[in-house]
Amino acid sequence: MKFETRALHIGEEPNLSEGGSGDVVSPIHLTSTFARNKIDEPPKGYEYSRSANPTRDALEKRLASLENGKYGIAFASGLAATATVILSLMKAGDHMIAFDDLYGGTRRLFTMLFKENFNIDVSYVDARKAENIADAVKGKTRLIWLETPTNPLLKMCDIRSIASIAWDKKIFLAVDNTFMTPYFQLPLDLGADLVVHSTTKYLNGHSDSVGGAVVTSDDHIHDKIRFNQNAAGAILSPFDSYMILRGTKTLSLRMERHEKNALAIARYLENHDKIERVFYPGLESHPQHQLAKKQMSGYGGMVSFELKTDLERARAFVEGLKLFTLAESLGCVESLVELPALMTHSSIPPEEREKTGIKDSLIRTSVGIENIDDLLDDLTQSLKAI
Ligand code: P1T
Repeated sequence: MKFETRALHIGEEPNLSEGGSGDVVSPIHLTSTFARNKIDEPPKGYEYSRSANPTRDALEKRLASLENGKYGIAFASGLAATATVILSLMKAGDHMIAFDDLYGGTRRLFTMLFKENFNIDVSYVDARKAENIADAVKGKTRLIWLETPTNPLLKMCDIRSIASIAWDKKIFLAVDNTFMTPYFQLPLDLGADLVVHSTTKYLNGHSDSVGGAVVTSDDHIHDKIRFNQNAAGAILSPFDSYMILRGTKTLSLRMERHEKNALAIARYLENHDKIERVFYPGLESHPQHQLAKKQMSGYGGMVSFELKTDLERARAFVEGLKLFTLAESLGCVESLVELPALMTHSSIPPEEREKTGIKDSLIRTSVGIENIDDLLDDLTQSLKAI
C-alpha cells in the first residue's frame, strides 16, 4: 500500500470476526485496566493501560507503517519521547553528539537535565558538515541526535553520510522528523536507528493535542524503550491516540498545501526590501537546496526569516500580524508566527544562540493551509507598518 492508503487504513482495520463490532474508526478505549479469568491469561495481552492500550496500539501500528519502521511507541509529548530515548540508550558518563541547532526545549533537556543532573556529556556541532560529527566522536559516544531541517534555522544534514559514520563507530543515530513528517522524509530508510516525533505538530495537525512518538526497526532498541516507557510512565492517552490517528488521515493533503503556501511566502519574502534573509529549503538560494532535493520529497511548511531591523521592530512586526497567530508550536492548519529569541529558544543562552545564528530579528512562521492571498496580505500590512 502507498503512503496515503496506509495513513487511512493501517492500525484501524475493522474487526469483522465473531464478536467484533466492525468499527470503521478505532474506538477510544478509556479503560485503565483489563479483566481476566485466569492470572496467566490476560485478554489479548492487555493488562493495564500504562503498559498497552488498544487505541494506542492502533496509532503505534500506523506510525510504524508511515515511517517504514517495525515498531511505533506513542508518548505523552515529544519531549517525553526524547527523554525516554536518552534514559534507554545512555548511562551516566556517556557522551552524545547533537546538532547545534535544535528545538530550544530539546537543548534544555539535554543540557540542564541530563548533563547537569546525570553527567551525560553532550557536544553540539554544526552537523551540516558530516566531518564535524566524525570529529566529535569520543570513546564514550553512544548517540547522535539530529533534526533536519532544524528548528528554527532550517539547516540540514546528510542523514545517509552521518548514518554511515554512526554505523562505523557503533553509535546510535536518532533523527527528530517532526518538521518533515514521514510524508516528506524517511530517516529509517536513510540509515537512522530511530525516528522521534512531536506528534503535537503536523501528525496531529490541529493544535488540539500534545504527544510524541518513537519509531524504530531495531528489536533491541524497541524492547528497551518499551520497557522504560512502562517503567517511567510517559504514555499517550487513548483520547490523544485517537486524535493523532485521525490527524494522520489527512497528513498528505495538509503537507502538500503547507508546502505550496510556504514556497509562495518564501518567494515573496525573498524579494521584499525589509527582509535580510529567508530560510526555506525549497528556495534555490538555500545553501543546501541540492541536499533537500535529494533527501526529502518535499520542503515542508516552515519558513524563517530575518528582518533588516532590531528586536523591538521584530516584536512590532509579529504583534502587528492579524491572521498569523502569535504563538509557540507549529505544524497545524492555522498559520503561526513567533520570535525564537524571546519564545521557543529563549532557554538557550544568548551567546549560544549567536553562535548557531539565531539573531534577535529572526522570525519563524509555521505556514498554515489558509488561502495564500490572505496570508500574503497579512504579511504585507505588518511589514508596511514597521
Ligand atoms: O512540545 P513537545 O510535543 O514536547 O515536542 C517537543 C519538540 C520536539 N521536536 C521538535 C522539532 C519540536 O519543534 C518540538 C516542540 N516545538 C515547539 C513547541 C516549537 O514551538 O518549536
